[in-house]
Amino acid sequence: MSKVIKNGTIVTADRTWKGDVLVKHDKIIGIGPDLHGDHEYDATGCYVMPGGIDPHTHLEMPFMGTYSADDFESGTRAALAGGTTMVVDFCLPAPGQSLLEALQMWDNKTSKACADFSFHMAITWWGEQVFNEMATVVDKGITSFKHFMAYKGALMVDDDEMYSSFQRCAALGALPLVHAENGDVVAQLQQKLLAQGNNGPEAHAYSRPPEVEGEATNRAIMIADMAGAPLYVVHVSCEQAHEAIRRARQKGMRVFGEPLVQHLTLDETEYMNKDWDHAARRVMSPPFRNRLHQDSLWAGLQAGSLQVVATDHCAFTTEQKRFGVGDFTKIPNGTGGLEDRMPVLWTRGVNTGRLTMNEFVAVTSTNIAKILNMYPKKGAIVEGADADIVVWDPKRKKTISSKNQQSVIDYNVFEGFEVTGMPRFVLSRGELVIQEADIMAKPGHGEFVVREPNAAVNRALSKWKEITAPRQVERAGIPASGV
Ligand code: DUC
Ligand code: ZN
Ligand code: ZN
Ligand code: ZN
Repeated sequence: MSKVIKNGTIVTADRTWKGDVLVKHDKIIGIGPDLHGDHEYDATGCYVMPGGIDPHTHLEMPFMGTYSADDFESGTRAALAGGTTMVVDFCLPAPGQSLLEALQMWDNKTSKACADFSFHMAITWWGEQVFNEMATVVDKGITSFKHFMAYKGALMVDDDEMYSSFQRCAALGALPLVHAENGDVVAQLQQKLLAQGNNGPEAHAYSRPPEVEGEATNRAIMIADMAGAPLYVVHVSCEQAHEAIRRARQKGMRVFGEPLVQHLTLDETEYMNKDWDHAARRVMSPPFRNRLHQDSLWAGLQAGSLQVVATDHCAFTTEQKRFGVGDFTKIPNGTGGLEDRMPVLWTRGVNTGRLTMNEFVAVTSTNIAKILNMYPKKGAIVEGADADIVVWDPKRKKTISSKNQQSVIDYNVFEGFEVTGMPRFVLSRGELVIQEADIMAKPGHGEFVVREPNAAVNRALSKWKEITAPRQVERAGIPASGV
Protein backbone atom coordinates (compact mmCIF):
# COMPACT_ATOMS: atom_id res chain seq x y z
CA MET A 1 0.00 0.00 0.00
CA SER A 2 1.38 3.39 -0.93
CA LYS A 3 0.74 6.78 0.62
CA VAL A 4 1.24 10.21 -0.85
CA ILE A 5 1.56 13.54 0.89
CA LYS A 6 0.05 16.01 -1.55
CA ASN A 7 0.16 19.75 -2.22
CA GLY A 8 2.66 20.63 0.49
CA THR A 9 5.87 22.63 0.47
CA ILE A 10 8.86 20.39 1.16
CA VAL A 11 11.36 21.96 3.56
CA THR A 12 14.74 20.34 4.10
CA ALA A 13 17.94 21.62 5.67
CA ASP A 14 19.07 23.04 2.35
CA ARG A 15 16.02 23.93 0.27
CA THR A 16 12.31 24.66 0.04
CA TRP A 17 10.13 23.57 -2.89
CA LYS A 18 6.62 22.49 -3.86
CA GLY A 19 6.17 18.77 -4.31
CA ASP A 20 4.43 15.56 -3.31
CA VAL A 21 6.11 12.79 -1.33
CA LEU A 22 5.34 9.15 -2.10
CA VAL A 23 5.82 6.51 0.57
CA LYS A 24 5.75 2.73 0.22
CA HIS A 25 5.96 0.56 3.31
CA ASP A 26 8.52 2.28 5.53
CA LYS A 27 10.45 4.28 2.90
CA ILE A 28 10.17 7.40 0.80
CA ILE A 29 10.10 6.15 -2.80
CA GLY A 30 9.31 9.26 -4.79
CA ILE A 31 9.36 13.05 -4.68
CA GLY A 32 7.88 15.17 -7.43
CA PRO A 33 4.89 16.97 -8.85
CA ASP A 34 1.49 15.28 -8.97
CA LEU A 35 2.21 11.87 -7.46
CA HIS A 36 -0.57 9.43 -6.57
CA GLY A 37 -0.94 6.64 -4.04
CA ASP A 38 -3.53 4.43 -2.35
CA HIS A 39 -3.93 6.92 0.49
CA GLU A 40 -3.59 10.66 0.06
CA TYR A 41 -2.82 13.10 2.84
CA ASP A 42 -3.55 16.74 2.17
CA ALA A 43 -0.65 19.01 3.05
CA THR A 44 -2.11 22.20 1.54
CA GLY A 45 -0.71 25.17 3.44
CA CYS A 46 1.77 22.94 5.27
CA TYR A 47 5.49 22.25 5.27
CA VAL A 48 6.65 18.68 4.72
CA MET A 49 9.78 18.14 6.79
CA PRO A 50 11.94 15.26 8.06
CA GLY A 51 10.64 14.06 11.42
CA GLY A 52 12.44 15.58 14.38
CA ILE A 53 15.23 13.71 16.16
CA ASP A 54 15.86 14.40 19.84
CA PRO A 55 19.49 13.48 20.45
CA HIS A 56 19.24 13.64 24.25
CA THR A 57 16.59 11.92 26.40
CA HIS A 58 16.52 9.99 29.70
CA LEU A 59 13.53 7.64 29.71
CA GLU A 60 12.91 5.41 32.74
CA MET A 61 16.40 6.15 34.00
CA PRO A 62 17.51 5.37 37.55
CA PHE A 63 18.82 8.69 38.88
CA MET A 64 19.18 10.44 42.25
CA GLY A 65 17.37 7.71 44.16
CA THR A 66 14.40 7.38 41.79
CA TYR A 67 13.49 6.73 38.14
CA SER A 68 12.65 9.39 35.57
CA ALA A 69 8.87 9.21 35.17
CA ASP A 70 8.40 8.90 31.40
CA ASP A 71 9.24 5.48 30.01
CA PHE A 72 9.83 4.52 26.39
CA GLU A 73 6.08 4.35 25.80
CA SER A 74 4.94 7.70 27.20
CA GLY A 75 8.19 9.38 26.19
CA THR A 76 8.08 8.35 22.55
CA ARG A 77 4.33 9.04 22.35
CA ALA A 78 5.03 12.57 23.58
CA ALA A 79 7.82 12.84 21.02
CA LEU A 80 5.55 11.84 18.13
CA ALA A 81 2.77 14.19 19.29
CA GLY A 82 5.23 17.06 18.86
CA GLY A 83 6.70 15.92 15.53
CA THR A 84 9.76 14.09 16.84
CA THR A 85 10.05 10.64 15.25
CA MET A 86 13.27 9.42 16.88
CA VAL A 87 15.02 9.76 20.23
CA VAL A 88 18.57 8.98 21.29
CA ASP A 89 18.52 7.89 24.91
CA PHE A 90 21.33 7.26 27.39
CA CYS A 91 22.28 3.77 28.52
CA LEU A 92 23.73 4.31 31.98
CA PRO A 93 25.76 1.46 33.52
CA ALA A 94 26.19 1.73 37.28
CA PRO A 95 29.86 2.29 38.18
CA GLY A 96 31.45 -1.17 38.03
CA GLN A 97 28.66 -2.63 35.89
CA SER A 98 29.33 -4.28 32.53
CA LEU A 99 28.37 -2.06 29.59
CA LEU A 100 26.83 -5.03 27.83
CA GLU A 101 24.75 -5.97 30.84
CA ALA A 102 23.48 -2.38 31.11
CA LEU A 103 22.69 -2.40 27.39
CA GLN A 104 20.57 -5.51 27.86
CA MET A 105 18.68 -3.76 30.68
CA TRP A 106 18.06 -0.70 28.50
CA ASP A 107 17.04 -2.83 25.58
CA ASN A 108 14.38 -4.48 27.77
CA LYS A 109 12.89 -1.06 28.54
CA THR A 110 12.26 -0.34 24.86
CA SER A 111 9.70 -3.03 24.03
CA LYS A 112 6.86 -0.47 24.09
CA ALA A 113 8.65 2.32 22.23
CA CYS A 114 6.26 4.02 19.78
CA ALA A 115 9.07 5.74 17.84
CA ASP A 116 12.52 4.71 16.67
CA PHE A 117 15.41 5.07 19.08
CA SER A 118 19.14 4.72 19.51
CA PHE A 119 21.44 4.94 22.53
CA HIS A 120 24.51 6.75 23.69
CA MET A 121 26.53 4.58 26.09
CA ALA A 122 27.67 6.31 29.29
CA ILE A 123 31.19 5.69 30.58
CA THR A 124 30.72 5.89 34.36
CA TRP A 125 33.90 4.02 35.34
CA TRP A 126 37.12 2.88 33.69
CA GLY A 127 39.02 -0.39 33.44
CA GLU A 128 40.13 -3.09 31.00
CA GLN A 129 36.60 -4.48 30.85
CA VAL A 130 35.19 -1.12 29.76
CA PHE A 131 38.01 -0.68 27.23
CA ASN A 132 37.17 -4.08 25.71
CA GLU A 133 33.39 -3.76 25.85
CA MET A 134 33.45 -0.40 24.07
CA ALA A 135 34.41 -2.24 20.86
CA THR A 136 31.41 -4.58 21.20
CA VAL A 137 29.12 -1.62 21.87
CA VAL A 138 30.33 0.01 18.63
CA ASP A 139 29.78 -3.28 16.76
CA LYS A 140 26.19 -3.24 18.01
CA GLY A 141 25.64 0.14 16.33
CA ILE A 142 26.13 2.48 19.30
CA THR A 143 28.88 4.84 18.28
CA SER A 144 28.77 7.59 20.91
CA PHE A 145 29.94 7.53 24.54
CA LYS A 146 28.81 9.97 27.23
CA HIS A 147 31.02 11.26 30.05
CA PHE A 148 29.72 13.06 33.13
CA MET A 149 32.18 15.64 34.43
CA ALA A 150 29.74 16.34 37.29
CA TYR A 151 27.70 14.24 39.79
CA LYS A 152 30.69 13.60 42.03
CA GLY A 153 30.55 10.30 43.87
CA ALA A 154 27.96 8.95 41.45
CA LEU A 155 28.44 9.19 37.69
CA MET A 156 31.43 11.54 37.46
CA VAL A 157 34.64 10.46 35.71
CA ASP A 158 37.98 12.19 36.29
CA ASP A 159 40.40 13.51 33.68
CA ASP A 160 42.46 10.32 33.70
CA GLU A 161 39.38 8.23 32.90
CA MET A 162 38.11 10.74 30.37
CA TYR A 163 41.44 10.92 28.52
CA SER A 164 41.61 7.11 28.39
CA SER A 165 38.07 6.81 27.12
CA PHE A 166 38.46 9.59 24.55
CA GLN A 167 41.54 7.82 23.13
CA ARG A 168 39.54 4.62 22.92
CA CYS A 169 36.73 6.51 21.14
CA ALA A 170 39.26 7.89 18.66
CA ALA A 171 40.57 4.39 17.93
CA LEU A 172 37.04 3.03 17.43
CA GLY A 173 35.77 5.95 15.33
CA ALA A 174 33.26 6.76 18.07
CA LEU A 175 32.09 10.18 19.24
CA PRO A 176 32.68 11.16 22.88
CA LEU A 177 29.98 13.29 24.54
CA VAL A 178 30.41 15.32 27.71
CA HIS A 179 28.14 16.72 30.38
CA ALA A 180 30.49 19.61 31.04
CA GLU A 181 30.33 20.95 34.59
CA ASN A 182 33.22 20.92 37.08
CA GLY A 183 31.82 18.41 39.58
CA ASP A 184 34.41 19.15 42.28
CA VAL A 185 33.59 22.85 42.33
CA VAL A 186 29.83 22.14 42.25
CA ALA A 187 30.16 19.77 45.24
CA GLN A 188 32.04 22.42 47.27
CA LEU A 189 29.55 25.16 46.39
CA GLN A 190 26.65 22.88 47.35
CA GLN A 191 28.16 22.23 50.79
CA LYS A 192 28.90 25.92 51.32
CA LEU A 193 25.35 26.96 50.39
CA LEU A 194 23.80 24.31 52.64
CA ALA A 195 26.08 25.35 55.54
CA GLN A 196 24.82 28.92 55.07
CA GLY A 197 21.24 27.66 55.36
CA ASN A 198 20.60 28.25 51.67
CA ASN A 199 18.66 25.06 50.99
CA GLY A 200 15.92 26.08 48.51
CA PRO A 201 15.80 25.37 44.77
CA GLU A 202 17.31 28.78 43.98
CA ALA A 203 20.55 27.54 45.57
CA HIS A 204 20.72 24.86 42.86
CA ALA A 205 21.45 27.62 40.33
CA TYR A 206 24.01 29.32 42.63
CA SER A 207 25.86 26.01 42.97
CA ARG A 208 26.28 25.67 39.20
CA PRO A 209 27.37 29.07 37.82
CA PRO A 210 28.34 29.44 34.15
CA GLU A 211 32.02 29.31 35.12
CA VAL A 212 31.81 25.65 36.17
CA GLU A 213 30.38 24.87 32.75
CA GLY A 214 32.88 27.04 30.88
CA GLU A 215 35.85 25.48 32.69
CA ALA A 216 34.70 21.91 32.05
CA THR A 217 33.89 22.61 28.40
CA ASN A 218 37.36 24.06 27.80
CA ARG A 219 38.97 21.12 29.60
CA ALA A 220 37.00 18.50 27.67
CA ILE A 221 37.86 20.20 24.37
CA MET A 222 41.58 20.20 25.17
CA ILE A 223 41.50 16.58 26.33
CA ALA A 224 39.63 15.55 23.17
CA ASP A 225 42.23 17.37 21.10
CA MET A 226 45.08 15.54 22.83
CA ALA A 227 43.24 12.24 22.35
CA GLY A 228 42.64 12.96 18.64
CA ALA A 229 38.87 12.62 19.11
CA PRO A 230 35.96 14.80 18.02
CA LEU A 231 33.70 16.04 20.84
CA TYR A 232 29.97 16.66 21.36
CA VAL A 233 29.05 18.91 24.30
CA VAL A 234 25.51 18.24 25.57
CA HIS A 235 23.18 20.90 27.02
CA VAL A 236 25.33 23.96 26.31
CA SER A 237 23.61 26.60 28.44
CA CYS A 238 25.93 29.60 28.64
CA GLU A 239 28.24 31.93 26.75
CA GLN A 240 31.34 30.56 28.54
CA ALA A 241 30.76 27.07 27.13
CA HIS A 242 29.61 28.36 23.75
CA GLU A 243 32.71 30.55 23.50
CA ALA A 244 34.98 27.55 24.09
CA ILE A 245 33.19 25.59 21.35
CA ARG A 246 33.30 28.54 18.94
CA ARG A 247 37.01 29.00 19.50
CA ALA A 248 37.74 25.30 19.03
CA ARG A 249 35.76 25.14 15.81
CA GLN A 250 37.54 28.17 14.46
CA LYS A 251 40.82 26.34 15.02
CA GLY A 252 39.54 23.43 12.94
CA MET A 253 38.57 21.15 15.80
CA ARG A 254 35.54 18.97 15.26
CA VAL A 255 33.52 20.08 18.30
CA PHE A 256 29.71 20.13 18.37
CA GLY A 257 27.39 21.99 20.77
CA GLU A 258 23.83 21.14 21.74
CA PRO A 259 21.64 23.75 23.44
CA LEU A 260 18.29 22.68 24.89
CA VAL A 261 14.97 24.29 24.00
CA GLN A 262 14.52 24.96 27.73
CA HIS A 263 17.71 27.03 28.01
CA LEU A 264 16.74 28.98 24.89
CA THR A 265 13.34 29.99 26.26
CA LEU A 266 13.28 29.82 30.09
CA ASP A 267 15.50 31.88 32.39
CA GLU A 268 16.92 31.92 35.90
CA THR A 269 14.05 33.95 37.36
CA GLU A 270 12.09 30.67 37.43
CA TYR A 271 14.13 29.71 40.51
CA MET A 272 13.09 32.88 42.36
CA ASN A 273 9.41 31.93 42.22
CA LYS A 274 7.87 32.01 45.71
CA ASP A 275 6.24 28.63 45.09
CA TRP A 276 8.78 25.92 46.06
CA ASP A 277 7.20 23.40 43.68
CA HIS A 278 7.38 25.82 40.74
CA ALA A 279 11.10 26.40 41.29
CA ALA A 280 11.96 22.76 42.04
CA ARG A 281 10.16 21.52 38.94
CA ARG A 282 12.65 23.57 36.91
CA VAL A 283 15.74 22.24 38.65
CA MET A 284 17.97 20.68 36.05
CA SER A 285 21.68 20.71 35.35
CA PRO A 286 22.93 22.99 34.03
CA PRO A 287 20.33 25.42 35.42
CA PHE A 288 18.45 28.05 33.42
CA ARG A 289 20.51 31.20 32.79
CA ASN A 290 19.88 34.88 32.13
CA ARG A 291 18.92 36.63 28.92
CA LEU A 292 22.51 37.27 27.80
CA HIS A 293 23.26 33.57 27.78
CA GLN A 294 20.02 32.87 25.92
CA ASP A 295 20.99 35.41 23.25
CA SER A 296 24.39 33.72 22.93
CA LEU A 297 22.72 30.33 22.31
CA TRP A 298 20.35 31.73 19.67
CA ALA A 299 23.29 33.45 17.99
CA GLY A 300 25.18 30.14 18.00
CA LEU A 301 22.36 28.38 16.19
CA GLN A 302 22.25 31.20 13.64
CA ALA A 303 26.00 31.25 13.11
CA GLY A 304 26.41 27.48 13.09
CA SER A 305 28.72 27.39 16.11
CA LEU A 306 25.96 25.38 17.83
CA GLN A 307 24.40 22.73 15.63
CA VAL A 308 21.47 20.95 17.27
CA VAL A 309 18.60 21.52 19.72
CA ALA A 310 17.64 18.80 22.23
CA THR A 311 15.50 18.48 25.37
CA ASP A 312 17.49 16.31 27.84
CA HIS A 313 13.95 15.06 28.61
CA CYS A 314 14.29 13.69 32.15
CA ALA A 315 10.89 14.23 33.73
CA PHE A 316 10.07 13.87 37.43
CA THR A 317 6.70 14.32 39.14
CA THR A 318 6.16 16.97 41.80
CA GLU A 319 6.16 14.20 44.37
CA GLN A 320 9.62 13.11 43.21
CA LYS A 321 10.87 16.71 43.20
CA ARG A 322 9.78 16.98 46.85
CA PHE A 323 12.53 14.52 47.86
CA GLY A 324 14.58 17.72 47.99
CA VAL A 325 12.49 19.76 50.44
CA GLY A 326 15.01 21.17 52.93
CA ASP A 327 18.01 20.14 50.77
CA PHE A 328 18.19 21.32 47.17
CA THR A 329 20.93 18.79 46.37
CA LYS A 330 18.32 16.02 46.69
CA ILE A 331 15.87 17.47 44.13
CA PRO A 332 15.99 15.05 41.18
CA ASN A 333 17.60 16.99 38.33
CA GLY A 334 15.65 17.14 35.12
CA THR A 335 12.84 18.66 33.08
CA GLY A 336 10.56 17.43 30.32
CA GLY A 337 10.16 18.86 26.83
CA LEU A 338 9.91 16.05 24.26
CA GLU A 339 6.42 17.01 23.07
CA ASP A 340 7.17 20.73 23.07
CA ARG A 341 10.64 21.01 21.51
CA MET A 342 9.51 21.48 17.91
CA PRO A 343 6.46 23.75 18.48
CA VAL A 344 8.35 25.94 21.00
CA LEU A 345 11.45 26.23 18.81
CA TRP A 346 9.31 27.03 15.76
CA THR A 347 7.31 29.65 17.67
CA ARG A 348 10.27 31.33 19.37
CA GLY A 349 12.74 30.72 16.53
CA VAL A 350 11.08 30.66 13.10
CA ASN A 351 8.09 32.89 13.86
CA THR A 352 10.40 35.57 15.31
CA GLY A 353 12.85 35.44 12.40
CA ARG A 354 15.71 34.07 14.51
CA LEU A 355 15.83 30.84 12.49
CA THR A 356 14.91 30.14 8.90
CA MET A 357 12.70 27.12 8.25
CA ASN A 358 15.71 25.34 6.76
CA GLU A 359 17.78 26.08 9.85
CA PHE A 360 14.92 24.73 11.94
CA VAL A 361 15.05 21.43 10.04
CA ALA A 362 18.83 21.35 10.35
CA VAL A 363 18.95 21.82 14.12
CA THR A 364 15.96 19.60 14.98
CA SER A 365 16.77 16.75 12.60
CA THR A 366 19.29 16.78 9.76
CA ASN A 367 22.39 17.96 11.64
CA ILE A 368 21.67 15.43 14.36
CA ALA A 369 21.38 12.58 11.86
CA LYS A 370 24.68 13.66 10.26
CA ILE A 371 26.64 14.13 13.49
CA LEU A 372 25.37 10.81 14.88
CA ASN A 373 25.95 8.96 11.59
CA MET A 374 22.48 7.91 10.54
CA TYR A 375 22.00 10.26 7.59
CA PRO A 376 20.21 9.95 5.18
CA LYS A 377 18.30 6.98 6.65
CA LYS A 378 17.08 9.57 9.17
CA GLY A 379 16.88 13.35 8.91
CA ALA A 380 16.20 13.54 5.18
CA ILE A 381 13.43 13.80 2.62
CA VAL A 382 15.07 11.81 -0.17
CA GLU A 383 14.22 8.62 -2.00
CA GLY A 384 15.30 5.64 0.06
CA ALA A 385 15.14 7.45 3.42
CA ASP A 386 12.94 6.15 6.22
CA ALA A 387 9.49 7.72 5.86
CA ASP A 388 9.75 9.68 9.13
CA ILE A 389 7.84 12.74 8.02
CA VAL A 390 6.13 15.62 9.76
CA VAL A 391 3.52 17.64 7.90
CA TRP A 392 3.81 20.93 9.74
CA ASP A 393 0.88 23.32 9.90
CA PRO A 394 2.33 26.78 10.55
CA LYS A 395 -1.11 28.10 11.55
CA ARG A 396 -2.08 25.42 14.06
CA LYS A 397 -2.05 26.81 17.60
CA LYS A 398 -2.26 25.65 21.15
CA THR A 399 -1.55 26.81 24.66
CA ILE A 400 0.83 24.36 26.29
CA SER A 401 -0.67 22.76 29.37
CA SER A 402 0.01 19.71 31.49
CA LYS A 403 -3.72 18.98 31.21
CA ASN A 404 -3.39 17.74 27.64
CA GLN A 405 0.16 16.46 27.38
CA GLN A 406 1.44 12.94 26.73
CA SER A 407 4.13 12.99 29.43
CA VAL A 408 2.94 11.31 32.62
CA ILE A 409 4.11 14.10 34.93
CA ASP A 410 1.72 16.55 36.60
CA TYR A 411 3.11 19.85 35.27
CA ASN A 412 4.89 21.33 32.27
CA VAL A 413 7.79 23.80 32.41
CA PHE A 414 6.32 25.54 29.33
CA GLU A 415 2.84 25.82 30.93
CA GLY A 416 0.95 28.73 29.32
CA PHE A 417 3.28 29.11 26.31
CA GLU A 418 1.23 29.96 23.21
CA VAL A 419 2.61 28.09 20.24
CA THR A 420 1.78 28.63 16.57
CA GLY A 421 3.10 25.83 14.37
CA MET A 422 2.30 22.18 15.11
CA PRO A 423 2.09 18.88 13.25
CA ARG A 424 -0.95 18.15 11.09
CA PHE A 425 0.26 14.62 10.30
CA VAL A 426 3.23 12.59 11.49
CA LEU A 427 4.46 9.43 9.78
CA SER A 428 6.85 7.12 11.58
CA ARG A 429 8.51 4.75 9.11
CA GLY A 430 5.48 5.10 6.87
CA GLU A 431 2.84 4.57 9.57
CA LEU A 432 0.43 7.42 10.26
CA VAL A 433 0.89 8.06 13.98
CA ILE A 434 -0.48 11.58 14.45
CA GLN A 435 -3.37 13.29 12.73
CA GLU A 436 -3.83 16.62 14.49
CA ALA A 437 -5.20 15.79 17.96
CA ASP A 438 -5.56 12.06 17.19
CA ILE A 439 -2.66 9.99 18.41
CA MET A 440 -2.37 6.58 16.79
CA ALA A 441 1.11 5.77 18.07
CA LYS A 442 1.52 2.03 18.60
CA PRO A 443 3.62 0.74 21.49
CA GLY A 444 6.19 -1.65 20.03
CA HIS A 445 6.37 0.09 16.63
CA GLY A 446 9.68 1.76 17.49
CA GLU A 447 12.88 0.08 16.33
CA PHE A 448 16.53 0.35 17.30
CA VAL A 449 18.53 2.34 14.75
CA VAL A 450 22.04 1.04 14.05
CA ARG A 451 24.65 3.78 13.70
CA GLU A 452 28.04 3.63 12.00
CA PRO A 453 31.41 4.65 13.40
CA ASN A 454 33.06 7.77 11.96
CA ALA A 455 35.24 7.48 8.90
CA ALA A 456 38.88 8.08 9.82
CA VAL A 457 38.84 11.40 8.00
CA ASN A 458 36.28 12.76 10.43
CA ARG A 459 38.32 12.04 13.51
CA ALA A 460 41.29 14.37 13.30
CA LEU A 461 41.25 17.56 15.32
CA SER A 462 44.18 19.95 15.54
CA LYS A 463 47.77 19.10 14.61
CA TRP A 464 48.61 18.78 18.31
CA LYS A 465 49.68 15.17 18.05
CA GLU A 466 52.05 15.71 15.14
CA ILE A 467 53.55 18.84 16.67
CA THR A 468 54.27 17.08 19.94
CA ALA A 469 55.42 13.74 18.52
CA PRO A 470 58.35 12.66 20.70
CA ARG A 471 61.79 13.04 19.15
CA GLN A 472 64.89 11.85 20.94
CA VAL A 473 67.91 14.11 21.12
CA GLU A 474 71.34 12.43 20.82
CA ARG A 475 73.80 13.88 23.36
CA ALA A 476 77.54 13.14 23.56
CA GLY A 477 78.37 10.52 26.15
CA ILE A 478 74.75 9.89 27.15
CA PRO A 479 72.69 7.10 25.55
CA ALA A 480 69.75 8.47 23.61
CA SER A 481 67.23 6.24 25.25
CA GLY A 482 67.02 6.12 29.02
CA VAL A 483 67.26 2.39 29.56
N1 DUC B 1 20.88 16.85 33.93
C1 DUC B 1 19.63 16.81 34.31
O1 DUC B 1 19.08 17.85 34.64
N2 DUC B 1 18.98 15.63 34.32
C2 DUC B 1 19.55 14.43 33.84
C3 DUC B 1 20.99 14.43 33.83
C4 DUC B 1 21.58 15.76 33.67
O2 DUC B 1 22.72 15.87 33.35
ZN1 ZN C 1 2.28 -1.76 1.32
ZN1 ZN D 1 23.79 16.09 31.53
ZN1 ZN E 1 21.06 14.43 30.02
